[in-house]
Amino acid sequence: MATTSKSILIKNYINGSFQNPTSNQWIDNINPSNGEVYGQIPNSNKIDVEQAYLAAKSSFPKWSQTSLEQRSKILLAIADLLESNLDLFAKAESKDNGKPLELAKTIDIPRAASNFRFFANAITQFASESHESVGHSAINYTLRQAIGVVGCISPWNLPLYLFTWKIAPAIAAGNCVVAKPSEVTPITAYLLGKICNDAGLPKGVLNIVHGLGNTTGQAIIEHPNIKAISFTGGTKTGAHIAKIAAPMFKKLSLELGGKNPNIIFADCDYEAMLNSTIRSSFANQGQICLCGSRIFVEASIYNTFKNDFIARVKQLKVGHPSEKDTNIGALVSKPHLKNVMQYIDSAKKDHNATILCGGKQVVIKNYENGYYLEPTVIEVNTNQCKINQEEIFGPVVSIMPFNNEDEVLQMANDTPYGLSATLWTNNLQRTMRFTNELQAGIVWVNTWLMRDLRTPFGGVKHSGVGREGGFEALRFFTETKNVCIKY
Ligand code: TXE
Repeated sequence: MATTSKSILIKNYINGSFQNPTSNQWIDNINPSNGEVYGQIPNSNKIDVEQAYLAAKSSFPKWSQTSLEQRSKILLAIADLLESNLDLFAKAESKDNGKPLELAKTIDIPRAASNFRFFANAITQFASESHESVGHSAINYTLRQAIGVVGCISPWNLPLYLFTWKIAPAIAAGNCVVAKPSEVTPITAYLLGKICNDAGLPKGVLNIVHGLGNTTGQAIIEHPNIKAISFTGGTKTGAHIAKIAAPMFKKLSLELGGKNPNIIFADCDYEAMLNSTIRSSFANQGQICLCGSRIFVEASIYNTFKNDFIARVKQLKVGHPSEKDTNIGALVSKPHLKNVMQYIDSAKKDHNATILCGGKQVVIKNYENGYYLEPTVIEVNTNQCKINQEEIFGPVVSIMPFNNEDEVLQMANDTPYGLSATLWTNNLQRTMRFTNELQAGIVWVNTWLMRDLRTPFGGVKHSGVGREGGFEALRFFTETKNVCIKY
């Protein structure tokens, strides 16, 4: 890692080597825990993206013909190197994103390794169908071939976790990649380049270009020969990308925002629900698209829940990400902190909302310029308010009671989003009804964020298009061809 006297200079990873942006334009990289600039990242332009594309294009013929066993071996080596460099990656991730170091160590980096390991194995099991046209002396078989050069663009909330969730299946399927991490959290993507070289990934299979969305990201989605785009980020950006990519007939996978209901019935396992609801409300400072930010509680236990939940929230420690007992670290950036505060300020002026706890910025000794915010619980009396209709993406949840199944089902679905939903009940009939009728791509019952990487991952409505995970991802990153042979 190149360092100048005071900061870390990261570079693009193109054709297996590290390069400055051709324009020599750089962006400050800020440490959210203290608000200090601690590095520079390239603001890459069309020329950089073209160089990355050409490297990918020239590597594609050989890589797409590399045996599945060989591809699998290299992806397993990347997974092993991520694990043997866990501390380096976790410290880098925590410093870049503001999340507690413990979280980066136990979730983010292990999951990045699992992403490579999972697709290293999945690709050796990925098969397709054949269809015998009986009586017509014909046999059909389906080919699922690598697409070519694909684009992967990822967000800042789970930087390496989501970056590798796209890259691993893309290269496992035989494609070559032009990838762009968020300009807000670029470090672990930069570190991944060296790991790929050490693991023997042929140069040009993966190319990582850094920069702003409207310059570097835009150049990727506009590139005429980057044939598929896998994107995770905001709904607004997803719509913008679709507008550009659709008329170019690119394959598109869009994983966007969420405003997920957490529905709690009185017959649930109360302690398990309470423990899980603290996590689903505030993990990663509430900056996970799957967080259950709208909490609906059956009226008969509402007051008990409200008292118990608030008491638990008040025990959460807002602290520097490096401290072991920190539950809530720094939010990812000053603009994002400001955006979340605007929602809290709007709640204060909304007669439908009451702030029950939190809502204030936190000043931490020696880190006075860090981006810290108290975990905040807002009681609302309608699902129609701004707090319940817009994605806040911070440590802010709303709570409100409901009287019956019809009422809560209607409110849960009354949102432009449809990513995930959580249901707490031990009633089987209710479970079958809700899992059928909830408008979401993922429904957890009596758990949250339990993940089996074979399962389809994605949302409906404004939460996106397409699914990631398992064979869904391998199908996205391949083109399907039907071959019919008459004999
Ligand atoms: O996403 P952006 P951000 C939601 C959440 C958050 C909002 C914005 O509501 O507040 O999205 O987050 C690149 N062409 N989620 O700012 O702006 C950009 O550089 C091509 C939910 O991170 O969408 C970054 O690499 N690329 C989400 C990536 O897109 C462009 C997780 C995401 O940036 C681009 C994160 C353009 N014109 C945020 N503009 C989830 N579902 O997990 C930006 N980018």
